[in-house]
Amino acid sequence: MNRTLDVATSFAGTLVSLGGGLGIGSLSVGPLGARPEKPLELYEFEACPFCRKVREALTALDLDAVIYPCPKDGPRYREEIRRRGGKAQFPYLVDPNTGKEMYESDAIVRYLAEQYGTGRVPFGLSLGPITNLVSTSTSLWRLSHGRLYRAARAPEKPLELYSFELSPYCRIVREALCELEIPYLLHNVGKGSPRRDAFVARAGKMQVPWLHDPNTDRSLYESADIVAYLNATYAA
Ligand SMILES: N[C@@H](CCC(=O)N[C@@H](CS)C(=O)NCC(=O)O)C(=O)O
Repeated sequence: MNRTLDVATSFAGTLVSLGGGLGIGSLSVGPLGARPEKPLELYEFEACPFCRKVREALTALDLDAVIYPCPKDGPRYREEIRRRGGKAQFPYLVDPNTGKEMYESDAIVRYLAEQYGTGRVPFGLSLGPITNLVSTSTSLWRLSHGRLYRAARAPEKPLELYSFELSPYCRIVREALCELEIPYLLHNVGKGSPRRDAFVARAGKMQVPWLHDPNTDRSLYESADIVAYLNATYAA
């Protein structure tokens, strides 16, 4: 897909997700509760509409998570979930702070709201089949992006990505990380995030996506440059 079409369809996905108030996404961080000591762990793939609901909740609740991408035919983390939970179904959340592990997006979103929010599920994520339909419509714009495995070598250490769910540019980077099955620590910095100042202090300006690769000590802005870097460094 050429770059203009790539960005246009990602923007379209964002507009669908926003959905004039009935959308599943919000640009802003909502009311927050207790903060986890350790980052959550999420097994998911970018194109999965149910996984998107969980990532939206992570942005709204200003939570970090180590993402273990599980694209179709991915050799690494899908198998791990089959062993841990009994089936390859995504999303699958692990909370190392409480020992909780679970399937089912609605249960995960509810758990996150209770544990790390005020107990209330964000409105757009509480509408059952409507929420699922909106999230599926967002995926449709991106065709197979963020769904299928592309052969790649695994990094020694997880990468780090600053992002928020609705950003069309961040989506393009998350899709590439997912296809290459590269694990990464996802720092969510939605609008209103109290952690934006710390991000600016680290990276230099408030712009996402921003990727840091501790394996090569490279840090990059600009989705096109990040995707080119990932392909050149990790794709087989
Ligand atoms: N009710 C589940 C549905 C999850 C689900 O159907 N996930 C699909 C991906 S969108 C899946 O894991 N399919 C198996 C696969 O990808 O191999 C939820 O809300 O979490």
